[in-house]
Amino acid sequence: MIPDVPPEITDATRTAKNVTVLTGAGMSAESGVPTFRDAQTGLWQRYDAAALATPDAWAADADLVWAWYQWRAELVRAAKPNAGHIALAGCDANVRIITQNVDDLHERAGSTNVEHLHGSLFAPRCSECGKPAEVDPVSEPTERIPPPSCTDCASPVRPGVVWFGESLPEAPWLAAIDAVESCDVLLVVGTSGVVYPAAGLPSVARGAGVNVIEINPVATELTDQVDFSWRTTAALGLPALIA
Ligand code: BV8
Repeated sequence: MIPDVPPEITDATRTAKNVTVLTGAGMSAESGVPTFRDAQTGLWQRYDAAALATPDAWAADADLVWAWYQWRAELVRAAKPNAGHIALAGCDANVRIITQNVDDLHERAGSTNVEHLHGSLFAPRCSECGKPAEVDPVSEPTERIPPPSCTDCASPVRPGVVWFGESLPEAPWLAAIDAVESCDVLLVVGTSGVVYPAAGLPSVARGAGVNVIEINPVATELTDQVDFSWRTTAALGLPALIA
């Protein structure tokens, strides 16, 4: 069922030539990838994602943290881009995507202008020398898997993501600031708006006079900071908006 696009949104986007889209975990929910704050499933039910996504968790139990990321990578490999990812890829020339997500679903849908603020499940690197590592998929992730060793310095390979307490990579962050300040409209899709500095981007856009539209089935921390909040989902709202 394709939702009617609210007139406030069609007015704001009709003449937009240059659109920036800030996406969060809700963007991938309709691909079957659990959102960051959803209850985790199976093996991981008793773990809090935000507690595992930290340097302290890695220092305390690298085998557990490494296994969690292999489990998530397997989930994403088995997932497919949804209609929302595909709609954004269909207008790739006019769209810059700033994602908090560590999955590769935007790229697999065909989007080419994608900045990852929080890294990627598919970019493991040496925890010491930073050398990118080739890691084979784990078909049956268990609760603990020893991380592989760097082929250069033999230190443990770590997930290529930004943990809580770690700084964001500079180039994606600077690109994100430029993208939200210099667009005609910013779409904020599928984020609860609780993780900074990413959650500060909508107010940076507003400060630059950019129209900010939220797409989320529920109200969030950002809802009172946007021009219009559309209660729909990524896979329903984006195709309707871009059609
Ligand atoms: C930083 C990668 C500077 C890992 C992630 C103390 C010390 C240090 C820092 C802090 C501190 N206290 C606070 C901070 C700042 C901290 C922070 O913001 N904490 C929060 C929790 C308060 N930030 C940081 O640490 C950042 N770095 O500040 O560096 C610094 C450095 C040192 C010292 C001081 C400062 C780094 C943050 C990056 C963390 N890494 N991911 C991994 O994935 O394992 S964040 C993680 O949360 C994911 O990337 C996720 O994308 C992101 C945000 O969550 P959401 O995407 O919003 O997902 P969520 O589940 O919350 O919401 C989903 C939404 O989708 C919901 O609204 C739902 O309604 C909606 N939805 C559901 N279905 C659909 C849908 N929408 C549309 N369609 C649907 N179908």
